[in-house]
Amino acid sequence: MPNVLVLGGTMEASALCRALAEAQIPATLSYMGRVERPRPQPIPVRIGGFGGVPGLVAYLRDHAVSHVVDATHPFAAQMSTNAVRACDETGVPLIALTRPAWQPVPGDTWQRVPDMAGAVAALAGPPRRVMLAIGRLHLAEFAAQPQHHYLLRLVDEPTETPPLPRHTVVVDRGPFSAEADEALMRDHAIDLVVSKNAGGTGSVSKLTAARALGLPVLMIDRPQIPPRRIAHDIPDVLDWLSA
Ligand code: 3Y8
Ligand code: NAP
Repeated sequence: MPNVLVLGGTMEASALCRALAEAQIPATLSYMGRVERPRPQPIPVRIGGFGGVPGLVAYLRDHAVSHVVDATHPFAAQMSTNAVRACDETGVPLIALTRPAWQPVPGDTWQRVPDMAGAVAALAGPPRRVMLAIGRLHLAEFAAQPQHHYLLRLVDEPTETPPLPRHTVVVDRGPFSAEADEALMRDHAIDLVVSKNAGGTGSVSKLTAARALGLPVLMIDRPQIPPRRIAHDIPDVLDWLSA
């Protein structure tokens, strides 16, 4: 009988958990514990880091995990790298359930940057009204460009004031709608949107809204992850599990 560990935190992970519950395939979803109220799930959930590769190796062995599905966000590079290493070490089969990167379409004005530091550097210049829809973890890096007014969208109320002299916080969690994002950008007179190339549908709304308003987007490319087997949809994952 399989015993699947799903590394979660995305819409695809939640959809996979629903499919595993329906198929009555024993599985556990793992969250890091980043936000106060993670989405409830139809299968057992564990919360917290494993303790690096050794901790994940121990978890896989102690819980007799038969398969790992890495359905984390494309920017969760440390977790994905650890999963590759721990599954190599233990021989537990691994597949990643990930979504293709977004590609620009006619009407998009993207400036691509390789990473967060590249996005900060690209913001040099006169003051603008910037929507930073990249979450909480990297906000402090943007203090290097204090001249802008930042619209920050966060999952939880910030526990300390973000280190940006001019900012507005909007507390909201996705998935978002293009109409609401367009109204938000208009209400705050946004003239530039900063986004991770997350892919998927959960936050593509800000790209659709930027296109409708003719706004430029600073698009942060994904970090490198070691090679692993990849699926882009749930039936492929279920086929892999039954093989
Ligand atoms: C804790 C668990 C589901 C999953 C829903 C997806 C979609 C909505 C859009 C914007 C972009 C951002 C952020 C975002 C989205 C989904 C998905 C996604 C982006 C939750 C969740 C956890 C997290 C962690 C959180 C990060 C932050 C990133 C906000 C649950 C709600 C910006 C990524 O405050 C913090 O510390 C937040 C941290 C990592 C990135 C960052 O650096 O701040 N996600 N998001 C997971 C854990 O503990 O393991 O409650 O569902 C999940 C979701 N957030 O099942 O429906 O699939 O991507 N998440 C980005 O893409 O840029 C918001 O605002 O436009
Ligand atoms: P990360 O930088 O790749 O991981 C840092 C450490 O957090 C990992 O080494 C691991 O700790 C722990 N961790 C990460 N994901 C975990 C999980 N699903 N279960 C248990 N431990 C986990 O990860 P991150 O970018 O902070 O993302 C954290 C979570 O938020 C992930 O579940 C991810 O899918 C979700 N998320 C992230 C983003 C984003 O933009 N980064 C967007 C949406 C959702 P140990 O080394 O101690 O095991």
